Amino acid sequence: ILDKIIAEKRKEVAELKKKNIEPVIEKRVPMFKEKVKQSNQMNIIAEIKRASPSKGEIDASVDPIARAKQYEKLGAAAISVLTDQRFFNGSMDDLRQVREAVDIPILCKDFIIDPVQIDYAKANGANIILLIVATLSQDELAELYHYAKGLDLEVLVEVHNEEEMKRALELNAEIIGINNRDLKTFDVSLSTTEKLASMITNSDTILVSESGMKIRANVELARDAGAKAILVGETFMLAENLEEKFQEFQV
Ligand code: IGP
Repeated sequence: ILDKIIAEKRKEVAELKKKNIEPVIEKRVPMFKEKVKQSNQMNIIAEIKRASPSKGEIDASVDPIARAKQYEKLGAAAISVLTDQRFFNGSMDDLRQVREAVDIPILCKDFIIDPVQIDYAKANGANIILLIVATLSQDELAELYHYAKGLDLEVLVEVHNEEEMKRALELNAEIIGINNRDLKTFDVSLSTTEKLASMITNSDTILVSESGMKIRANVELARDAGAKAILVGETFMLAENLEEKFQEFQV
């Protein structure tokens, strides 16, 4: 699936390059990094996720504006918006709407392989972008990372195994996300966070544990492994009582 997604992204990039990207939104918001440093609680990045290749439809008709406002009110440190259309049923339109609705940092959750996508994310109001180490060579990763930094964006560098973690560390990434879900098999295992977290030795590096958080014990495990933040999609999208779930995850 990852190869398929990347093939699709190459087409998207070709289209984007033909477009004239106008800056759409400029809104000053606090940096995610600073928020994390100031808080001594788990920082929650709450995701707007309509669908996924592993789950199929999750909540196709979610109102991104109402949902984002709710996340902000409940104390989310940042909001993640899936912008991939083909596989996650998201859009940059969702992100732009969320930008107008909230004053906390927004993560553009997509498969970035070219600087033009970073321009596009920035123009639509993103503050953080995702770079997935598995989908990039080290040179590409470094190029995109520094390009984003140059635009004053924060970068979440996502890893799933030791080799990828080494590459993120080599880059001196300030924010590293350990994805508990293997994007190639969709297997989810929280022990991924436990296993890889110890490779981080710089105490300034912010560790985010991503995917598969279902109950409080999962969040505690992430915290005990050293995670300062968690990224939660499905569980929030499907929660019958979102406020309760949020509280449950506040560790
Ligand atoms: C959220 P979950 O299991 O809570 O829905 O996962 C988030 O971590 C997941 O959506 C994700 C993702 C990604 C999606 C993490 N990395 C890369 C697409 C691409």
